[in-house]
This record gives sequence, C-alpha cells and structure tokens, in this order.
Amino acid sequence: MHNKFIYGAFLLLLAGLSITAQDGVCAQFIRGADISIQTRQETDGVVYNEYGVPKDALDIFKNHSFNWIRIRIFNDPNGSIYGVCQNLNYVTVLGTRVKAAGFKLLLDFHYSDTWADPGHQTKPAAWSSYNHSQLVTAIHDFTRDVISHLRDNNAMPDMVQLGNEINGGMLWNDGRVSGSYSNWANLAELINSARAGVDDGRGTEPLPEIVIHTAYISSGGGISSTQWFYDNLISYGAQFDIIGQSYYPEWHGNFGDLTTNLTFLAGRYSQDIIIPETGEYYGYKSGKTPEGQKAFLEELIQRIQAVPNGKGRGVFYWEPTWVWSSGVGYKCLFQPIAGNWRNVNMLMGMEAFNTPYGDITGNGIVDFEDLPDFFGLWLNNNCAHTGLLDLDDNCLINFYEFSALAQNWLESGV
Ligand SMILES: [Ca+2]
Ligand SMILES: [Ca+2]
Repeated sequence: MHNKFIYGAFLLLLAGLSITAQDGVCAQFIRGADISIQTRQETDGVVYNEYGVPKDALDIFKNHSFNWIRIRIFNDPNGSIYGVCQNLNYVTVLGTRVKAAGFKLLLDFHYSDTWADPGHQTKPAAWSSYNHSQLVTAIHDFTRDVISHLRDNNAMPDMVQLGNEINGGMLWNDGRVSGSYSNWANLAELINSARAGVDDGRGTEPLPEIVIHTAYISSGGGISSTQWFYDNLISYGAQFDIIGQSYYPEWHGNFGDLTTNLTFLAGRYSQDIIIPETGEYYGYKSGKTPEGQKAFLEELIQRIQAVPNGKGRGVFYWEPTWVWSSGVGYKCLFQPIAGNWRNVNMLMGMEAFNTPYGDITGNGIVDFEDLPDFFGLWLNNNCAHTGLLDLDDNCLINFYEFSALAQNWLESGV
C-alpha cells in the first residue's frame, strides 16, 4: 500500500505538470438506474436496506458505483395507474435530489399522459386536436418549459431522451411510422423541434446529449428493422447524438442477439449507443435467482463495453426500487425482508455495477486513462463538477480523494 501511494504521488506530480484543468466532462461509462417510481414508493412507506442497514436508496446506488439516474416525465399523468405519476413537479423534486447527490441525469420524455411504447404513442389529451404544425410548436414549447424549470431548480438534465420506445414513431398518428403510416418527415420534424426546445430551455447550461430510444433487438439481432428505422430517421434529417435500445432478455433475444445488434449500430451510424432500459428477474419465474440476475448484469455490462470503437456508453437498470407488483417487483434490485414489501434489502445484482473508486472511465480498473479527469478537478472548488468523486462532500478534490484513488491503483476489485 505504501509503495502504491508513493507511485501515485509521483503520478500526481507528472499529471500536474502536463494536464490543464478541464470542466469535468468525462467519457465515463454509464452505470445507471431508472428510479422514476422511487419517490412514490418512499411516500408509501418503503424502506431500502443495504446489507440489512436502512439507507437512502440514492446512497446505496452511490455505494455500488452508479453514476447516472434516469427519470421519465409525462405531460399530464392523471395518477390512476400506479407507475404513471411523473409530472413536472414530481420530476423536479426527484431531479433536484438526484443532482444534489452528484449523479448525472437522463430525462425521458414520453410525450403522452401515460405509458408510451412500441404499441402505444397516444398524444397528450391537451394536444389531441392539434394538426401537425400545432404539434411541432407544442412539443417545442413543452420541452423548453420543462428544461428551463429543471434548470432553474438545480435539476438540469445531462442527457435528454425524446420519446420512449418510438419503434413506430410518436404522437400518433401525426408522427407515426408503423402499420399503414409512413410519416417520417413529420417524425423527424417533431424530434428536431423538441431538440430545439431543449436548446432554448437550457440557458447557459451545456446542451444535453439527445437520445432516440427504440426496442428493436430481437431473435437473430433485429438488424433489418433497426436499419429500416434509423436509416429512415437519419435520411429525413433528425438530429440526435445517441441511439438507445431497450434490452430485456424475456422479449429481446439472447446475449448473442444483443451483441449482433449493437455491433451493427456501431458500424453503421455515427451515434454512440446506450441501453436505456434493462431488467432481469431474480425470482417469480422458473430458474430465476439472485445469482442469475447478478451474472446477467455482469455480462451485459461487459458486452456493452465491448461494442466496437468505444461506442457502448452504458446502461440504465429499469426501476430497481419499484418493489411492489409481481411482474415488476421481481425484476427490481431489492427483495422483501421476511415477506414485508415495505422493508426491502439490496440484492447481490446491485454489486454487478461495482467498480473501484477512481475508475472514472468505468472500464473496471483504476488506470492512466482516469487521471486526466481526476486531476482536471484538482483543487477546483466546484460542487457542480466534483459530484460522486468527492468522497467527503466538501466540494473539493484533494489529497483525501487522491489517497483513495492511489490505494486502488491498477486494482480491478473493490
Ligand atoms: Ca479506468
Ligand atoms: Ca473532498
């Protein structure tokens, strides 16, 4: 340990001489969780435990190397469906809490009052009679107003997803491209108008990366449908930075199909790639175990990191804190203690996300590629940038943190 620290101190000197301060933007691998329901679960009395000790679930995620949080937003959710409660006020409160804890934030616009997915893209009721040009204006203004409100409340998203699982387009039937519809020009215009809304709402904050989210991985890879969608969308001029593909093993093929699809995406398109949603059972269905859930997540992370040209940016686990209801609850990352669904303990699947402190790039080892980002924040007193690297929460990266990094030098465990 002593030798490691001396070696680390030498690196500090070296890095201090050669690396100029940067703004803390780093290409870290995304270890994310979609916790959209968490506030509602907490309100209803759910207590989250880490190894049997009650904690803020955000701290449990932090302790297991999660660095991003995803939150969905509906236009006007009426609350009659348990999971559909994320209006702007709800998202603002949770988003502020998430950003204050140091996480980066992906905001997921459904552009509907309820679930949007490949089979459902129902326009918000308030927009139901709008023609195309009115929808183009409405999606811009709604997006702008959400982003500016979040910005003003210290909940600025770092990444924004325009539509949820839009295999068949969005805001049906105006932006529909499934069934007998082929409204590609409308869809591209809606996406670009929403993107302009993000830009117009961000003020002086950096423009968040824009994600298009589909669910096109399937048995055999799902290449032809994936290519049909993204070739069309791009040829009609839609502007976006990241392609997101859902991957649930119960619906979207095996790991070979996943790799086939992501390798195709990396070779054909300029965009980076994320898995914005995944989930695997730990029980409830035959053959499903906590050990299997953890092994699934470990292999999933490895396969995303193995996408060619470093284009696999990361993964978000879908609703790990949603512990009620048999279908969803048995796919989360907590299980009831003594049958009590209001007192739940972390599953070992959470540990699949572990990476050593100091592994900023998230390749699983503390190495030279982590140093520019670490020393870019050295003594630069900025709470907004130090984030999860700041172990003692004093908004400063200094020898306290460096010692922790040096202890882990070239280690891949935790
Ligand atoms: Ca690293
Ligand atoms: Ca500190």
